[in-house]
Amino acid sequence: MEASRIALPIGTALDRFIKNNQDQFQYASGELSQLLRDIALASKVVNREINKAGLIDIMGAMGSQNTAGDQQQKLDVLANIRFTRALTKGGEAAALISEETESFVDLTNDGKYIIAIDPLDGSSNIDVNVSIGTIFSIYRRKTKEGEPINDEDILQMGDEQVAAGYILYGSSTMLVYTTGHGVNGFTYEPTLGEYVLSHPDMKMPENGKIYSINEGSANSFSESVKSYIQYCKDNNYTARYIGSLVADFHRNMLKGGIYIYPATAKDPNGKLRLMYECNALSFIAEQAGGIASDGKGRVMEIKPKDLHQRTPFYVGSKKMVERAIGAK
Ligand code: AHM
Ligand code: MG
Repeated sequence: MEASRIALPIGTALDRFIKNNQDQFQYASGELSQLLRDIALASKVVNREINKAGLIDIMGAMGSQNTAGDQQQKLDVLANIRFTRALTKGGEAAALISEETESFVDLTNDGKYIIAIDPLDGSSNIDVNVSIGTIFSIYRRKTKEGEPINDEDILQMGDEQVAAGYILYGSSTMLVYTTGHGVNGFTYEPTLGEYVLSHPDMKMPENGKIYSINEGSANSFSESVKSYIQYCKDNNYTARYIGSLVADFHRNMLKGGIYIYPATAKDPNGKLRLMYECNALSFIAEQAGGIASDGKGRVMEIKPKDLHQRTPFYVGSKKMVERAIGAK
């Protein structure tokens, strides 16, 4: 963060923090602030639903009805609705790219921003009460107001993100975001209904000893991934894999570690999605001093051809990622 800026103390509310840092943003700062507020608000609603997921029937299949005759929603679909609604009402986003919808959603409000979102990542962990997350990227729209949204707006590179973040619904709920001036983390205080600054200017340790990979698919990993895993074992590293990308990423960012989802026989381009999973976490990793690669180059330099495109993903502490991709 710039030296001239007054560092706000731990406990500062998200809203105040956003206002204090508005001038760091090169475009109309009030609009981005509003967007972040909309996302934060929707995340509080989603957090509320997640916390009662075991009590009400929102884990069941789509199409069933509850006693009130309402349609039952799967939590990931419900989360998609919450974020879409908040962003539509907020008015700053022109279109939404989501894991839950086949093509982009035109929010028909002529906003200046495009949002890519995974409303609920790690959703297989919902039913077993394990941490899950939301991941989002914010881009400037390229077409002018009044023009129809087109591929130029939608298929932007990670390097074109103006902000990105995630919400981790874990033992506490956290919102972590960057606008390209470092990374800051906020913990949700449920009795106040506020996110408060708890992790200012987050930095990823340059090196670490935690590796996160689904080793069940090891037979189909490339020789270089296999040999990196062997290196981790030879050096008594710790294996930790939650199966929720946000949670694995967050732990590795705080403690030092690497997350890998490589190409496998089942998923030759990896499993994770470039536009609403990998780009946001790559931006945050780089802003915190880490690295994100597809095994060949920077993830954020990949020019997307499809909004649901997948990519192999190596992200985490700089030295670990460099070794894993054979760069050093
Ligand atoms: P999802 O978007 O369907 O939830 O899938 C993404 C998740 C990541 O959160 C997680 O790291 C990965 O899939 C786990 O996949 P696997 O079970 O193949 O290891
Ligand atoms: Mg996902």
